[in-house]
Amino acid sequence: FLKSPKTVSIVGCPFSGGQPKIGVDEGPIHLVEAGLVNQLQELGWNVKFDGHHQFEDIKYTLSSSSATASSPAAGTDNDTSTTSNHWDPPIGILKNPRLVSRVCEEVAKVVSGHAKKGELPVTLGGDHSLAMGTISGTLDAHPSAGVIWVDAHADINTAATTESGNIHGMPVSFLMGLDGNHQAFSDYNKSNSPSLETPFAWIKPVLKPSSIVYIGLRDVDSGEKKILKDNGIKAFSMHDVDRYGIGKVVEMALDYLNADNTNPDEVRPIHLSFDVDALDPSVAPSTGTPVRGGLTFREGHYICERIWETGALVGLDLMEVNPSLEDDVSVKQTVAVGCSLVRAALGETLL
Ligand code: EXY
Ligand code: MN
Ligand code: MN
Ligand code: MN
Repeated sequence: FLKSPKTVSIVGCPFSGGQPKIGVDEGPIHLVEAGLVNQLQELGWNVKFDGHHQFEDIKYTLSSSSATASSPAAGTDNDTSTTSNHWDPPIGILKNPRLVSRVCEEVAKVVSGHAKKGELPVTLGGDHSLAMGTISGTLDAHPSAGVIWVDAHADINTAATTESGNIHGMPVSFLMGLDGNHQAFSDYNKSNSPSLETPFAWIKPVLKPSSIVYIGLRDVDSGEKKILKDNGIKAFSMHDVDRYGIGKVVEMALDYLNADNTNPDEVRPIHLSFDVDALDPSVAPSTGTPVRGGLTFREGHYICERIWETGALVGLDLMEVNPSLEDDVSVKQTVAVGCSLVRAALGETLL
């Protein structure tokens, strides 16, 4: 399918509603300002980029379709994404559920549209809740695709297990249609005021537990550990990276996904969802939830290079770059590493 892909479409997603820190919505803007488009053109790609997506109209539609739209938004602190709006009150403790849902629904359509034209969508976040959109989009266009999720975190909490209510810690559970969400949302539906929509109803549970592999985990909540175990989900933690080395870990991840391929005659298409916090904070400091003991610069790049080498990459996410965190030097470094990971996944480093 993508033996010699020619066109990459950059899907810039300035969105922060899946977590409470302002600034992560500036990630895609900084990545593009750092020259990513040119850099990819220099690698020989035809790059489609017609500006970052504007999710403002989604906010507008949501707020004006709400029956109480004329009352002012609750809360006045400047932490915009934790401020609960009258048109998007929490469900349980889940914050901004309707906004996150609508944004991801749009991203899913955009990613699927590009992928169906034979382009390689590269989505720049923004927070990792966006992966509900990107992976739904990829699986719509390439139903047999497997996912490699590179992250310090498993992002698989359900409405029943999340302790933070931040949806960027939950996208995988929605993609899998896990039980903990069904229960919470059917309870919600029973008490729902009819003027407010039920979020996430559009998501199809397209991701099988056997179709994802994690690399880089080191901060997994106890509820998430149980979910991983109960569903037999394959995960290579930092402990495994230390034990086997990154080369072996990536081979095991690829072998695992290919062994489960529904079409044994093809190399299985791969969606790579890369959270920059998988890297050690000394390598990528400007991110919202840094965790010590992460991947080195080379380990992160190796993952991208090896996946590129398979010829099977059909979708790429680079998430959680937050240019408002840490000092200027750290921001520059994190943005540069982000661009460099994307280039590595698109064929730069291989001779
Ligand atoms: N597990 C924690 C939570 O659910 O809030 C932390 C999640 C951080 C998620 C970052 C994006 O990878
Ligand atoms: Mn800025
Ligand atoms: Mn993540
Ligand atoms: Mn993370």
